[in-house]
Amino acid sequence: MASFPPLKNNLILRAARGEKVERPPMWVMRQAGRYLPEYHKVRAGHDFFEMCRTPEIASTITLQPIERYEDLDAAIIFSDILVIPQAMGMVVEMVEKKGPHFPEPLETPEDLAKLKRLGEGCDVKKELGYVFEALTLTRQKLAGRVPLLGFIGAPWTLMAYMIEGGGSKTFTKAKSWLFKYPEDSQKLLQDITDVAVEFLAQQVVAGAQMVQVFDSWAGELSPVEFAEFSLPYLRQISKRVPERLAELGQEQVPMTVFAKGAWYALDALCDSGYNVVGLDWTHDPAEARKIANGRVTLQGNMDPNVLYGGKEAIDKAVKRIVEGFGGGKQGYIVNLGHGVTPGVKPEDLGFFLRKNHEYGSA
Ligand code: 1CP
Repeated sequence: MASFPPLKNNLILRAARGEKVERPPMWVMRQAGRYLPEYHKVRAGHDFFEMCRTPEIASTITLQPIERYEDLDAAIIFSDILVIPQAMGMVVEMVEKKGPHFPEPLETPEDLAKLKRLGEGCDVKKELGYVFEALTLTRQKLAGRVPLLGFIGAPWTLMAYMIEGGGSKTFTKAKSWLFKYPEDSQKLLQDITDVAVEFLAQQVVAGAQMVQVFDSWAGELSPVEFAEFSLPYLRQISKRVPERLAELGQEQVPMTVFAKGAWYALDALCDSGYNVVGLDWTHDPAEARKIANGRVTLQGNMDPNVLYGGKEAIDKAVKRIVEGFGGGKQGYIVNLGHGVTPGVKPEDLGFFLRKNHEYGSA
């Protein structure tokens, strides 16, 4: 196992475990990305997945927001949720200005035979070794400044991409699988989960100090389908990753679940085995806190579009949210309700962080 420089700021790890803290820790979904001019400088001349696969580049991009903003309390490894479908044998390309594209998406249950499963053609350490190398290198370069986060896409969200072949407005193809082929859908979700568990555990071995599961398309499901096709796999991940870490002789790390749009499932998510539940902006902080009732730490949840509203709007929203989370000194991690978008001015994100620091320390 690699040895790493001692951690100087463990605020997010303490907050995730429910301890009282001096101020809420903060990080931002998609903090390493397209709103930063320094990201575009590196991006020019490289294919997106080539950057993910080159540890030196991935670690450089991961560190960019940490170097720009001294208020950040965590780094998140530069990678993508779609590396799991790639490891299972699917081709995924990143098309300029369009997003991810699968030239050969899954069309019918017969296509499942083409997928590589854990231990049956899919060797996680080999296929995703570049992510582990990027984590280890980044952890060294961070030199203990802040903890390093690892992540995966949730089984339902990955299934949606694998069937749609990219992003979608309606998710008609992926959702019709749930109704037309419920058993094959469960089988696919289980195969993705098996790879996801091993991948997340190995991210911790490689240096991730906390991990997040992104169920970005949870909100496309009705409460009934979420309970049947997403939640059981999210639960499996929170149960099996710690078991696998124990087996590997590895220390446990806090785990976060972010099921965007699944406001109806907040109560169930608070009992799903995660330390932290991420909230999108459709939640009222005080209401969410009442529902969570101390079971988990909450993370979120300003609408990223407030960042386009200027300093006064940002100031007002931050103040209201910190108050809604009871001042934030226990059970709260500052974040946006979804990723920061490409048009945001870096200076405005900096203002968001500074205001959170100020109101959270008061
Ligand atoms: O063109 C470019 O430069 C690529 C833009 C980009 C970036 C910077 C993509 C393509 N992915 C990423 C990095 C990324 N993706 C990170 C890095 C760490 C960080 O947060 O800073 C993370 C955590 C992700 C995760 C991810 N990828 C999610 C889950 C989070 C979310 O936003 O809901 C999803 C849904 C994806 C798919 C994806 N990858 C990229 C795009 C444009 C998309 C979404 C496309 C769509 O709308 O379907």
